[in-house]
Amino acid sequence: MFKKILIANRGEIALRVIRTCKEMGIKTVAVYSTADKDSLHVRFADEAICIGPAPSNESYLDIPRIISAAEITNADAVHPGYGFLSENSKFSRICTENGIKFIGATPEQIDGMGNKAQAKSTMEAAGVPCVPGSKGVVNTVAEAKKIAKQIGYPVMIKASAGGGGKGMRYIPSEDQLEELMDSAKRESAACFGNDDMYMEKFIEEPRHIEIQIIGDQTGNACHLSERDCSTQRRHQKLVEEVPSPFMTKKLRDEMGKAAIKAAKAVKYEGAGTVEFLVDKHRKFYFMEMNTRIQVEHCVTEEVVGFDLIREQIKVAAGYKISGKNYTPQLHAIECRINAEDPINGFRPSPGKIKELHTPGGHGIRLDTHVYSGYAIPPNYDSMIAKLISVAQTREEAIAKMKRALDEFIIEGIKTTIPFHIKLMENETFVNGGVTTKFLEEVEFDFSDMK
Ligand code: MV4
Repeated sequence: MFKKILIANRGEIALRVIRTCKEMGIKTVAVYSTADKDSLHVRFADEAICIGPAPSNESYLDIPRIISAAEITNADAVHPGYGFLSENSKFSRICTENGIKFIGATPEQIDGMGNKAQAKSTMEAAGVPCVPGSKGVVNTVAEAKKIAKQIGYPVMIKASAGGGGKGMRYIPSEDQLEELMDSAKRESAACFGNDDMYMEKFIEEPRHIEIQIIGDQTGNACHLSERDCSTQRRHQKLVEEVPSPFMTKKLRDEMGKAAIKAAKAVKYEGAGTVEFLVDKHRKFYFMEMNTRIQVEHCVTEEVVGFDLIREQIKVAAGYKISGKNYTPQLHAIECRINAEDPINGFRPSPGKIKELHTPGGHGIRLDTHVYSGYAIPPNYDSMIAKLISVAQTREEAIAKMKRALDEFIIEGIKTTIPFHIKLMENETFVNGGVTTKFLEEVEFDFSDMK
């Protein structure tokens, strides 16, 4: 087992990893930017090294500084968390070359999944269901028109280097294809330095359902059931839950099997997520594979009863997994509490937390790095807490979440708490009818809230 792990991250996930390391008797090293000198991850780690100023490029994304911090402190492994360098193949490679275990995917897996057209071809070859579309990259308008005609409009054109909606366009008919494809290519070139495109049939009002997987160094893999992440706004997840209200035993079994095929096809080692689009007929299609621990891993932990960070560390150290799959025993919901004003278009609201009262009680888990008096820096993402409710049924989990949201007091900044209170009372949400289109159309009335 590792003796010392450096956590190449900040915020709640840095704290989350430190907690598990402590329980496992592993020493921890925090790295931080000057903007984070008063953060809890700095205080709770055994050692802490300042790696630069507030901008991520000069701190949390600066590979030489992080490798130096690991060498100075003699860390034998690095946990990258999510975001930042967690899916950076160069970082994974440099860690390995320096004799530091990267707790995450290999450079080949990261690059193979980062290239979405290639990832889709790999999955298709492995027998994972994919959305009908181009075989790999489609680069000319003429070729795109030919494929679109074959599969039928509407279609989607997506950036191969993209993800999370960047460089993606909905194409309703042939007369708009050229213009939309050009703008998608320009956006993709500007964002990713690559304008390769692939095409898919458009799936109407899909649900976003993902499967958590874990693989070990012997090539064995298992799944830990699904997470429904359909409650998204502009490709930002706001709520995740398990079981999915749309799930059936048969669908879970089929999606779980497909996810394991996906993992085995790339000899996946560690914790990963296979994202699917699910249409109204419960047909599912591979969308992307994430080669990291995700923000929403906590809901899975709560329903299957184990610590995913611990499992990640164990497989990285060479331990084998049992190979059995998991079905949810409980219902868990996570609300992402962001420092944003939901009444004003989710505008960021950094600043000092003047007053804080956190919810607790039966079936409530709160993962956060904030405390009373903490100033949220404007430099990083706006998520400040994850509130998770766990209960026997979905109905009870919603009731618990409402109760906990009501208890949650954060003064000095605006947060997404009022949004979540409205959502927990929304008929479509309560009925389990949320698709990825829901938040684009619904308008909440906040006039009765203070
Ligand atoms: C789609 C789709 C419909 N049909 N692909 C959005 C982000 C990117 N990862 C894939 N996305 C979508 N791909 C086909 N063929 C609809 C979406 C989509 C979506 C997917 C998941 C979660 C939220 C979404 C919001 C809008 C569109």
